[in-house]
Amino acid sequence: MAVPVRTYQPELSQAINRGLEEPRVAQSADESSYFTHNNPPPYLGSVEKSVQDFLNIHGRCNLVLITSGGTTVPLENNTVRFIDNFSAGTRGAISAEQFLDRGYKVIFLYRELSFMPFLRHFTTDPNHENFLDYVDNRHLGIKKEYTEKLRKILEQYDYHKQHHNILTVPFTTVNQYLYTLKSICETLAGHYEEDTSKVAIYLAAAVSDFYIPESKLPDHKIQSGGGGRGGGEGEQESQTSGHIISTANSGLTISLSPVPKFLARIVDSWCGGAMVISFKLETDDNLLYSKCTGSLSKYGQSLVIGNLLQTRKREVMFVDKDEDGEYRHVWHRLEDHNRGGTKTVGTIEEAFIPLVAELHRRWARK
Ligand code: PAZ
Repeated sequence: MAVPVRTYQPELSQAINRGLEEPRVAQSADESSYFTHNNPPPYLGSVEKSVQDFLNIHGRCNLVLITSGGTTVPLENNTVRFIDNFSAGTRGAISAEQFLDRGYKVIFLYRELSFMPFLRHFTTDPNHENFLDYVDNRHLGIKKEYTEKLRKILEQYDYHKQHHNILTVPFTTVNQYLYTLKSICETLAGHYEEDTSKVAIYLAAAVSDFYIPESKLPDHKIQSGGGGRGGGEGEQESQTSGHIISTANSGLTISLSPVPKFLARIVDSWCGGAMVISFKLETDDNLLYSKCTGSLSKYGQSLVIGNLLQTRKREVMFVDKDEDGEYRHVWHRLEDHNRGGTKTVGTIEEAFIPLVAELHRRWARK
């Protein structure tokens, strides 16, 4: 099932002549002001309905909400330019397949046009063939050498589709992401009531730490030569719109506000009782452990999975607290898994998702 909305085009009624009041910029410590001062995406009601319908089909069974891919930060309301986050959504897409394999229902909140479960196998990665390579151009059938691979993936895809086991919900901007995440969490809390421990919230998306509040965005494309109106060639015109200053001579200056950290709200309020698993990405291995423990102590989630940009496809570190409340950590490595395990796997997610599912099983029994 898929929520039939497009998220990568701006909502023009909000983008042009919106006449919004000047809001107070949300600070990290002031979470609620974010939702007061930034508008919900216009399709949010349709997401809520799709999520509720999905939950009604499945009752209160084990469910994981997966976030996947990177959020964007638009620099204009009619968005030509935006700041992006590197994530391709690989981790989220593979993890979704693994949770489905273990009987979970999956809500997949993903960056539109990033990798998706099952479809990810047909990428344009130069090391893989893309789907067109599978097709014999004379008979338009599948080439013999690919039939087995395609059959296996299709079987799983069809099975989960027929049973409505996965609901895909897109986002593009950080604002869409935050509103949609909150809405899904709250719908889950309402649906599961005292059974929220059956829900796992698995936050693999790479979310912008900084953004430009809606009311501070210029409506139209930033002009490289300064102001759009009257800014003749060679003039030192400037275009100023709250957080963006563009001048012909000095270039572009952008000022970004912090995105409030909502993790503690998910744990305490939006979907209290669910097992929350967050990811921490670093590039400096000396920082990774302390960043993970810092995150646990600030936000109170159940598990932080630390990973380094450089090695994230081969190894991850689980950080949580033991029964005495002491931090503990364990590295999980693809190489070790394949050396010691009974079944060789191709991705690190195949090695560690069974462990996450086991931790969730214990969480739900508590
Ligand atoms: O999507 P991907 O497979 O390219 O990357 C996954 C990841 C590194 C974005 C994810 O594992 C992660 O760490 N997400 C949280 C990032 C953060 O610290 O905000």
